[in-house]
Amino acid sequence: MNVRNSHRTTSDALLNVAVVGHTNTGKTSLIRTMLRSSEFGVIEDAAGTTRHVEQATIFADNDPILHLYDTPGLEDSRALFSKIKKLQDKSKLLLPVQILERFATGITVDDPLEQEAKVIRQILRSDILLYIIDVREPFLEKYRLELEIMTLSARPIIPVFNFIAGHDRELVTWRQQLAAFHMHATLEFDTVAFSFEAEKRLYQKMQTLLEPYYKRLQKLIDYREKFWNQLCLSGAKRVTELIINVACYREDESARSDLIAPTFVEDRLHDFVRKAEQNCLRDLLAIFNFSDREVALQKIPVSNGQWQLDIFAPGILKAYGLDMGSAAAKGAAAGAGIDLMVGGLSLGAASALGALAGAGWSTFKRYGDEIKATVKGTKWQCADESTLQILFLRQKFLLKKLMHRGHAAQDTLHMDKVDDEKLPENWSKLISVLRQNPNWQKPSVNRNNNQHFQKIEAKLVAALLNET
Ligand SMILES: Nc1nc2c(ncn2[C@@H]2O[C@H](COP(=O)(O)OP(=O)(O)OP(=O)(O)O)[C@@H](O)[C@H]2O)c(=O)[nH]1
Ligand SMILES: [Mg+2]
Repeated sequence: MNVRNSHRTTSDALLNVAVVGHTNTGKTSLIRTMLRSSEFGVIEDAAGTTRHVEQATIFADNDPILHLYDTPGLEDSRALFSKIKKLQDKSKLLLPVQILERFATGITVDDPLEQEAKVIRQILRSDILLYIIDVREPFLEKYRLELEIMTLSARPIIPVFNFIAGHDRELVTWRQQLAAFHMHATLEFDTVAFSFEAEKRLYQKMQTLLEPYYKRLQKLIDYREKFWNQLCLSGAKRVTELIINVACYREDESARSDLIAPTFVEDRLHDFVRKAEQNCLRDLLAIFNFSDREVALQKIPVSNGQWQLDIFAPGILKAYGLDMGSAAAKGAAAGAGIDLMVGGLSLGAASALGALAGAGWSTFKRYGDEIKATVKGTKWQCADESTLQILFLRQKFLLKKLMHRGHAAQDTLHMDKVDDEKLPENWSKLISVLRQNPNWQKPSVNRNNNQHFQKIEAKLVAALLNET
């Protein structure tokens, strides 16, 4: 017989988390950042922005783990405290939590404390409270009263310090004040300057305070960690794709008709680079779930380089697949080199020598075209090294900013300066190899399975994530 549990145990029930605090401390902001979505609620630099309790759910994969409840800010804490105190004095036999219940049910819709009653009702329906603190404020009496009221609920409370960037001293004072209040499990979580570590610690704090939910929360932590790492990796891969796409791009100057002004080729290159960067920006914003309103992308200064295959460059044979170490390959190089030095190469003669016989026709064809072009003096228009450097550095800067941007951030991100980002090691060499492989410009099975390509890709990704 198929026996199914008809009731849910605590450990598989959803956890209800109320986000509470004084008005304008960043409660809605915290939820946006936790959800990684700017869509939730309304954020404003004004008191009383959130007027009703609003719910959001956090999932591990498709499994809902917890409900977050945004609540209106507490405004008149003193009036709330004295009302509760009066109730306490009247009903000495009631438990503190029963006093709160009595308060919450006894308030009418037109009562000046109705807003506060909504918060208390939600507190009573929740398993744990996140008490959001604007650390820029001193520990005023109103905050002490709020904490006293909340402790009556007998729910675990995690004080969350917001607005911490640049406020270290205030943070120390707040910690001391809360310790005096027997609250030690505090958390720093700046909703605007996001760090995944802070998010993880928030769930870990919940784990220690809510033992029955330990496993469910661990599932959430593991999922969020994996997901976060994947996001960062996808971002770095996308930027790498941009660099490869632009570095491998070339326009054959000789292919242009004399009727077309040289600036036309240049414009095409500029357009190509700018569009490629725009597309990358759009994808990065989508990966991190930001909208394109949040970043202002200044036009990249593209400068135009000319590039010619250097047949004598070390590693060139290898890059062209002639790395079998055979005498044939060596002969080919020597033959091509000598002929080029004496002023011209007859490719017919080179192939007649049979020097490349071992390399196979397809490799020869590939190699032969490059040599032919070199002999004819063909130059390719391409984005020069400084363009590629700027492109790399500002995309690295953007990636870092997006990885540390909370979804509560309201400012526009400008891309005109790039802090002090570093280029990957052997940057010039990497770019040179990419230039020699125009067929790597777009993804293909061949390209993606090429070990040489994979190494370059891995180096760029690691440099973008600062793993080198
Ligand atoms: N610089 C900075 N600003 C923040 C941070 N958190 C919130 N803000 C700003 O603080 C203001 C209030 O944020 P909200 O999230 O609306 O605050 P709230 O607690 O939900 O406010 P009410 O709903 O009115 O109680 C907004 O202008 C936010 O942009 C932070 O960590 N750093
Ligand atoms: Mg709000």
